[in-house]
Amino acid sequence: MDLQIVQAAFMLGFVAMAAGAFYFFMERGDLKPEHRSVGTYAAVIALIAAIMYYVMKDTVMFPGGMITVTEINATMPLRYIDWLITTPLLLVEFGLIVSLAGGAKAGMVTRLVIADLIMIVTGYLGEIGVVGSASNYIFFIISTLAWVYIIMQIMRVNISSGPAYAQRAVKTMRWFVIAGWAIYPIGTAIQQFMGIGGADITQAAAIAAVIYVVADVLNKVGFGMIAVSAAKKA
Ligand code: RET
Repeated sequence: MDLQIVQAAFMLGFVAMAAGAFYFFMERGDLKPEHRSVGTYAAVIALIAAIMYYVMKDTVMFPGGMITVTEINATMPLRYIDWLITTPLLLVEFGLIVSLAGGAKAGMVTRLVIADLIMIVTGYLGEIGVVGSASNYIFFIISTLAWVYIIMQIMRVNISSGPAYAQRAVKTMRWFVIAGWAIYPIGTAIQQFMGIGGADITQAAAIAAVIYVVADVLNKVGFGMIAVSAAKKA
């Protein structure tokens, strides 16, 4: 794969997130005042990602357009800065739609956010170590357990008392957190194993970078569209 595709993917990430942020900002005005924060969260999340992708596309742009694994890996901390801020916000956004569905549970969002921060911080620690080292495995496992805890918590909320459109939105958003979020640990695992197996890590890093862009657009803009459309019906 031509490594230039990574830069193209980051540009795509930038425009998709910028368009998403603008769209959510406009939609916000169509919501009842008490539901506007759904649009605000969705817009802020997309805006943060747009800024990070703008930086990332320049991080991989070297004189002459040369991209190597060094430049691709240099975007890894930027990705984690984005996730550190946006993933807790996505869970707060989820909590707002759970409330619409009548399933508000005391302390749920706080527990989700704490587990999420553990997931991201340990995930980062597991990526900066030596590929294949014991600490990388341990942090990867802790991070995965935190994600499993998040899934258990979001499956547990009882939304049977809310309107059908809100229940549907919560169910769809749960699938984002289960299937959409699964793309990240799978990508990380594949990259680590390819590294251990002595495969072409440059290609692995490039493929993972492109996959993360697609996953990010889905999990931020797609997720936000479900939330905002539910808030519109309220
Ligand atoms: C890591 C490390 C390995 C274990 C796990 C991970 C999970 C990452 C997730 C990221 C979600 C990102 C989102 C971004 C925004 O759209 C950190 C890769 C479980 C779930 C939703």
